[in-house]
Amino acid sequence: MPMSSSIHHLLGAVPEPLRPEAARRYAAHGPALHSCLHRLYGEAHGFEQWYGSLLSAVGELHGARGVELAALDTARAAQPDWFLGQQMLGYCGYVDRLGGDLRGVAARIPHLQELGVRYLHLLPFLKMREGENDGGFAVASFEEVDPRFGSNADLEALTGKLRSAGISLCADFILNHVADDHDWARGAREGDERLRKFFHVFPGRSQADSYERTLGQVFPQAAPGNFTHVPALDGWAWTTFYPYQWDLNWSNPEVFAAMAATLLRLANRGVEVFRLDSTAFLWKREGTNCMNQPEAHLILQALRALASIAAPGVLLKAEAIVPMRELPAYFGQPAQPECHIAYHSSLMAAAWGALAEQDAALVRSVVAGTPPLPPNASWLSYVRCHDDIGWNVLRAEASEAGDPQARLAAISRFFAGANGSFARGEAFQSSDPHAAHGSNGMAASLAGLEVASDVEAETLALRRLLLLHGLVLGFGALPVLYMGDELGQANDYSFRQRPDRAMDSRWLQRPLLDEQRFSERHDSSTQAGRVYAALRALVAARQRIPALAAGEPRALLPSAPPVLALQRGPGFLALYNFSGKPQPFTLQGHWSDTIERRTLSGEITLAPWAMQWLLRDN
Ligand code: OTU
Repeated sequence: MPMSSSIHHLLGAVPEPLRPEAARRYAAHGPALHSCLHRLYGEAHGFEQWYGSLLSAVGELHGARGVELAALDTARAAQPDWFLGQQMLGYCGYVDRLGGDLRGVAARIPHLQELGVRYLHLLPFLKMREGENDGGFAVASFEEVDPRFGSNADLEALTGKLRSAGISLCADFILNHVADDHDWARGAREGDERLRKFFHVFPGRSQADSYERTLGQVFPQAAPGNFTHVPALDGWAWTTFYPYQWDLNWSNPEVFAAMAATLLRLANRGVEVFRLDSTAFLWKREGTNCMNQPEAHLILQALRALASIAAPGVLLKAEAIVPMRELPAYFGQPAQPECHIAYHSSLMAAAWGALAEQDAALVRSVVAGTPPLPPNASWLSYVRCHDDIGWNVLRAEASEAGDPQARLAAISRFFAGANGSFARGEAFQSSDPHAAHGSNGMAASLAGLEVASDVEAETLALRRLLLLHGLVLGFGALPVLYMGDELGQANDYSFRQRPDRAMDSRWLQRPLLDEQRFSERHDSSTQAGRVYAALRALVAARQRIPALAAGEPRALLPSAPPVLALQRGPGFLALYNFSGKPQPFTLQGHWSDTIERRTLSGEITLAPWAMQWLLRDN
């Protein structure tokens, strides 16, 4: 369909005053949108008609955007690098664990402001499956907030309050699957042929088996296999994650249209950043691991083009937990951009690996393998999140010295507390001691704070916590703090008493915000107070250092094996000692320590597990 005819569908649905702007945006992003969708669905019967009705829906959603959000769209279009500065800081938590419900989250805004937070990722809060729901990652309805957390009106009120406080709300957009009690799944079970096609359902086991030969497993213990027999479907449903999370069939254009409208409706409720959950899994191809397929990228590029047309203020964030070589593709190409932000899970895992190995080799090779960012894009760096630390993204880096499986398995055992380790965590989903899958635990527990019984041990654990946070804050990314880490909160073992959670040790790192520690945060005679003060000093220093913005180039300097020496731009140097022994480092020229505010030059000694941020003196 020529541009001129498809644009009528869009403009026809947009109120008159918005038409010139809609036409401009379509001229800029329509060609990419059409091209991606044509490559995905061009063979389908009635493609152009389908495309026209998609554009009508998009036009209506553009029209419904609201004055404040439209102003945000304009401001961000004028400054597309708004999220790349060194002032940008994220925070991530569960609604119930942070504030009870959405109103309680609003009451935490002063805490977020005190920390310097400008982006809040609230873990899933839409209506979730009854019973087990993978922490909300099994969505029963995208159209309503989970009643336990409040209403859609509460969500809109919260996004407004956050916006006034200069904080963008990030929400999960769980687009790979829905819960088995979502209307689409119910309808399919009740025999609706149209809805059955929203999913991948195989009548017999043989097709499932032939895919299964090359598929990996996300939860090999708690949810082995990738298919679930559903008697009401008289077939096998594709379920990459838990059996109650049914993978959507994105090769069906109806799924694309339904999900695209869902995304734009949430954007109109004030969600500013979408964490695109499990993006790597969207497209299935027999004979592959069904991850990172070219069509998955086309889907994301099409969603980006749609957002650029109807809600250009929003950001898309790829949650693709994949090896480094697969990750840059999630930013797309200049003519066909994809996500604005991508989780750097290799950096996160390598930092923990280096801590266990007392050698910075893994981080150095991840840094060396991290390509420069395209314009107006950023990595997302983090110390911990609600998921396990997945070791397998590091296979390539770990193979540079020794057997990668053995190396990663040793790291995993270390975090499970083996051989007198300071760490208190658990291996995730892996019963084979010779293989590594993931590790769970709160940062403080993994770094040794949970077992620290004297001042000396606590000092060292605190340094390790800061070392990792320093790396994440200084790397050149949007750093996201994980709720509770700012207070040094330890593991929560209570999940073991809950039959619906006991099989999933990721609950170790999902505690309630500890009110006691929270009330002690300004008291340096308490452990929480010491963690909080040290972390805030790092955040404050970062805000003053433009070289720590996301796009500033980085270079590795030669150092002793346990040390990571990371230069940012010409005038900033970060030193991180990943070992329990003092380490030497030779400085070229004169430098000032930004935290301790002293001048340094020549041969210096890094204390065990210490980090230093240095600015070159003029
Ligand atoms: C994501 O994560 C979520 O972060 C998890 O909390 C969910 O359980 C999962 O999706 C299903 O919605 O594959 O590409 O190894 O890292 O499950 C991302 C555990 C994922 C997570 C993995 C995951």
